[in-house]
Amino acid sequence: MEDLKNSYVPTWCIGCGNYGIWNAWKKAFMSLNLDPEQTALVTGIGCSSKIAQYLNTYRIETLHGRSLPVATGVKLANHQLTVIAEGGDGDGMGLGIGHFIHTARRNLDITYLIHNNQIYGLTKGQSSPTSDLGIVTKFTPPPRGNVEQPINIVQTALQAGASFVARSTAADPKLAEIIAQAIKHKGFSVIDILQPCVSFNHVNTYKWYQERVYAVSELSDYDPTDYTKATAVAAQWGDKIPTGVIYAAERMTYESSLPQLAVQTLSIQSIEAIIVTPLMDELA
Ligand SMILES: Cc1ncc(C[n+]2csc(CCOP(=O)(O)OP(=O)(O)O)c2C)c(N)n1
Ligand code: SF4
Repeated sequence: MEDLKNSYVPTWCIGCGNYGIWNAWKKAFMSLNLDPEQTALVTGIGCSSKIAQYLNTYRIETLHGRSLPVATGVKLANHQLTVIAEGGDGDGMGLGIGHFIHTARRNLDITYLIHNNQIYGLTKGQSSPTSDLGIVTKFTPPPRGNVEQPINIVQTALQAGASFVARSTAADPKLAEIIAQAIKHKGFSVIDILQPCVSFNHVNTYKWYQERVYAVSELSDYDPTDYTKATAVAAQWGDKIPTGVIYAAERMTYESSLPQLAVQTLSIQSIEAIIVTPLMDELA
């Protein structure tokens, strides 16, 4: 745990769900015995993305919504690294939605943790793409509140082709275990982590989530390799919200289909012998 510590103290509000995710992150890291020097954490911008400042791995805070393209670059440059991308629902499902879909269908071996507080936290409480219908925010005033259909992250991840899809909450004692499973999975792993924002979302609170979540493992015969069952369960949102590993299947990763990476990681391959002039002349 000491290896993960740095001198920065989180500036998250007292009671914020990000603390629970931070703790689970560290527990998962320790349980897998990962090396901070072999781990890269790539985030976007937002309260959630600040997690990169509080962990002593290699880390990059990118532009808002751009964590996945940067994580892709890191993974392709050195596919031996454990690459984790992370950020908020606004970051991932707003600006980053196109990147999300393409990363999922490519199935790069990246773990993507989405802190889903159903609101824009850092910019003080505007609605986000996952905000529930009818919710009143600074952007969505009464009497109707939010009139836009929310994005269901689990459903979207499944449809886009992610090979590991889970949901959990910031207060779930199983979160660390689910994060560890996601990191171990070879392929694009997504966890929709329901994260209370105590300052700006007074509807989707710890209690609100606690009253609705249930573990898919409680369903009789639930088989996370069954895509049809997973898509049926993923459609649930409201009075009942499924959590746990909803889908996990083996699929070839993007990296393993690239012959260039089979030689050795790109970052240590010599580029001296590569002469691009003839190619440039041909294209001119
Ligand atoms: C291109 C761009 N647009 C807008 C912003 C302003 N901005 C910063 S954080 C943020 C919202 C973050 O919300 P979310 O991703 O849900 O994360 P949270 O703060 O809730 O964890 C916005 C709109 C920005 N930094 N860059
Ligand atoms: S504004 Fe919300 S998400 Fe941001 S630190 Fe405070 S409680 Fe957490």
